[in-house]
Amino acid sequence: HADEMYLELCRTILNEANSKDDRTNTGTYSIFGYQMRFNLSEGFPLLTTKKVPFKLIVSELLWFIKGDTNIKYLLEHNNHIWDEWAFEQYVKSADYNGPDMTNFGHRILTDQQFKAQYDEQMSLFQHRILNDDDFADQYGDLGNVYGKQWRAFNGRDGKVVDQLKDVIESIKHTPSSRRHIVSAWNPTEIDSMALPPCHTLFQFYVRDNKLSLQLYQRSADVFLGVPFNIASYALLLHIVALECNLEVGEFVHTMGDAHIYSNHIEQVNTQLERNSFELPNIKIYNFTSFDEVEVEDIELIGYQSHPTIKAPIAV
Ligand code: UFP
Repeated sequence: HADEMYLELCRTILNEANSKDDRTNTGTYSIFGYQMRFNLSEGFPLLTTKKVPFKLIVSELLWFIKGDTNIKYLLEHNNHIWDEWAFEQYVKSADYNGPDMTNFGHRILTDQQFKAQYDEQMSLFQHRILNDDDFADQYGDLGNVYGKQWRAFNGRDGKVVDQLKDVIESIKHTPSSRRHIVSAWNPTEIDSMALPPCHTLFQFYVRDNKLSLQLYQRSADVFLGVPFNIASYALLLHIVALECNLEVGEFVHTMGDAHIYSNHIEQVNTQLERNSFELPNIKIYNFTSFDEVEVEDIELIGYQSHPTIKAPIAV
């Protein structure tokens, strides 16, 4: 069961209790190198021991798959997970003339008055992205995020590679190949990125008419990030399998630095006390092509879960 696999990872990290410093100065317990395997024929691996917001996962993944890098699409789907990254570019620009937003990620956590100013500016920003196309073109685009790397990877001498399309062609024509790889890690661009890709690389594998996918995630926030990441790549596997006329096999999730932040321990312990429900299933309707799937085409069936568990995000 997906929850068991996940909770076993949490237990392993807590039992080993290796404390490790990190970029955000929050402090973590961390292990290096861990693997989980999810057999997708046993159900869709959306955790049931806490509520995971599937809708956000769907719109973010479809945004990646389309190669879109502008948050406008996400805002149209009420998805705000990338807002701060775009907002940061805007408040650092000469066009912004509201109150000083320097270091907003940290300040909203401790300063109530500042938080109110931030909320107001953020809401104005979102409104403008949605209603002013020129503004959206200029400040909604995040540049080198997953959609860009998957669909238009910059290579040598200006060559641009559509990795996802190419990998799908190679799955269709030479299924037994050991080269079905998509890399989000472009070393020539890492120094210009605010957050170098956490999902570094993935590979497909075909045997017995089943398609499997393995993700190498270099850095894994086990409480907040991983439940999202599992569902997102499981959904990607379903979509590519449909495109290639294959059944779904396994999602193999390999992690580099797998960590629990020190301010998530209590939340993890709460989750560890819960019993899982049966896994949901998904259905994809009106399928034409892998990059034409829309949010409304994806249905999650029979998802029963324990309530959300809130936790602070490390910035
Ligand atoms: N992180 C995830 N999954 C994601 C994502 C971020 O776990 O999809 F975008 C976490 C991992 C880490 C932090 O805690 O975000 C990235 O920090 P760093 O670049 O220092 O590894």
